[in-house]
Amino acid sequence: MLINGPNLNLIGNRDPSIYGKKTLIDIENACIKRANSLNYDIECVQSNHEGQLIDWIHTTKHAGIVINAGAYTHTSIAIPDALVSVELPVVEVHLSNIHNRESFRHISYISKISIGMICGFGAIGYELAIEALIHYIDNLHK
Ligand code: CA2
Repeated sequence: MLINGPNLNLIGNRDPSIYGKKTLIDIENACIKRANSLNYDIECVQSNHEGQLIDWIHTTKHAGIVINAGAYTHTSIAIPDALVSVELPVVEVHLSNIHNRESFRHISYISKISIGMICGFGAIGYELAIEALIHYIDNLHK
């Protein structure tokens, strides 16, 4: 499952110098293609509401989660708690390199519970995150 958090519905239209020219729909379509080519189904969701993100995490039927929690990355304890509660592998992704931006973006509570994080590569980072998650899931029992 691909989960996007607050304001990511705006990318491509506003602030392209930081977040790129691709829209979230472009990114989701590329992720669907990439997952399908690796024989996985993928569901893509976005919300600006923390509770909605948590409800989707609780009810997912998928084998793993790729998440860009937007600014909730740096503030939310409830989202990583929800991710831990479902005991699924999690890969974190960010369009920008959160470590070379303002210091309040340097902390990610999601990184503390994720397998790994891809940041700073823009839209392609999402496809890399999907591929990394699938590689992890496929090799879990080997
Ligand atoms: O780099 C990322 O992917 C972020 O998760 C994007 C978040 C930001 O708060 C994180 O620190 C890093 C912001 C999402 C998009 O916000 C916009 C703001 C203005 C115009 C368009 C999008």
